[in-house]
Amino acid sequence: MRFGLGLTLMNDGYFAYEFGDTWHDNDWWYDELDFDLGYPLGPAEHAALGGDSPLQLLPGGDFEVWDGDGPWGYWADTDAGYRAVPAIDGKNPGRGDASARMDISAAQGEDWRITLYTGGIALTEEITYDLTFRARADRERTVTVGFQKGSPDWEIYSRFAVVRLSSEWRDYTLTFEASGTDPDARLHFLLGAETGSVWIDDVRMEIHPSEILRREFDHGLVLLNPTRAEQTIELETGWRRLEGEQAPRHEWLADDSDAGFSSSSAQIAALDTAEYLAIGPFYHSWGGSLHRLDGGGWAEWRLEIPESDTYSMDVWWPAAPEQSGWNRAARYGVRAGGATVGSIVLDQTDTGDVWRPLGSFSLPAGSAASVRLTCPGADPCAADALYLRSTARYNDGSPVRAITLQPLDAIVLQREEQGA
Ligand SMILES: [Ca+2]
Ligand SMILES: [Ca+2]
Repeated sequence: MRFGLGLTLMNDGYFAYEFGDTWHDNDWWYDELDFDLGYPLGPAEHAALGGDSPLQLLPGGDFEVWDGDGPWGYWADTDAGYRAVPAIDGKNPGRGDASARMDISAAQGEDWRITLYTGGIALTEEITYDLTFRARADRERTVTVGFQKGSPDWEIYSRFAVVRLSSEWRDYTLTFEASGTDPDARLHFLLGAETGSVWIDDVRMEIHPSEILRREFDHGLVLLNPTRAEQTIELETGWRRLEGEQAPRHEWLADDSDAGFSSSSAQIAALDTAEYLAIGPFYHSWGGSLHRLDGGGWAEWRLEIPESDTYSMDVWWPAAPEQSGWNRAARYGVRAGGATVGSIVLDQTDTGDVWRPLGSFSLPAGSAASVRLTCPGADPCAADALYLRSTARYNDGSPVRAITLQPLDAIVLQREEQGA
């Protein structure tokens, strides 16, 4: 589990940072809040992502040629009473010299039983695409447009948009987020709702442009990722991180509910009271649960170390009533690169519901690091959560050429002064 750094920089700059599930509305101070940006040099703009020009993802959509071998095809459910004939129409181009025309001579009202489609479209889950096309019909009517797997089980990859056509050519832009990844998805124009003729031309598809916002100020730059996906923004030279002691560059929780956790015990206990009760005691297993180990048992948190550094670690257990019977010599062993790099014994009957320091440990990246809790004797141990922070700081003054922002995250960079 990771927590992004969020800042409402486009508004009043006030933000509450909640690192946990038990305390709320804490006031926190950020390096960013103390930085004098000066005045804006202009309005917020969309930032460039990766420098790619829009890639045409859907070839053959101009219908200048349609010889039957191309990516476009059609289908009508004749068994159910639907009939349609496709044509290249050189007399009614939407753009260029020709368009695709579908003449629907029999329809029973279900749009999906007649389709003009194209296959071989590579979709990536959670990527947003813009589909543009020109279309008209012999009278006002609707067509339904969306993406689907091109073979059984015909998985649906997008919403299906209902588009209203008129007898005039019009440009349409539909924005879709793909709900699956498929190198061979199909785009459908579903035409079975009613009879008549429909013309389609100039079908194009591109990745939706960046929604990352950037705004330059006298002394700095603000980048904001309002999307639901992690985004990497490439930057021109001249920017560097702020300098501040506050935020670790790497900071995360390792919980017993995470995939990297294993233990000798399958006993999960939700030792957690609600905060809204009028009368205590209040106590909380981190993330809502812990693993209760029998005497002699063990638990292990596997750690992904993002960068070689010295990491400080804390451990959590709840101040639950049963805590008085827990183990007085719970041993936490820290391992990296096949060797033990530290070991500490803690009394789990001691105060709970606090982050208790385990120590600081030098951990190389990619070293298969772990924390192993062993529970000697007869009394049970609580394996709940760990909290890790790097010594390296997030705002270390270093020059930046690329920034990766988590969803709904933002950053302030400072302008590199001439000659600095
Ligand atoms: Ca055309
Ligand atoms: Ca937990």
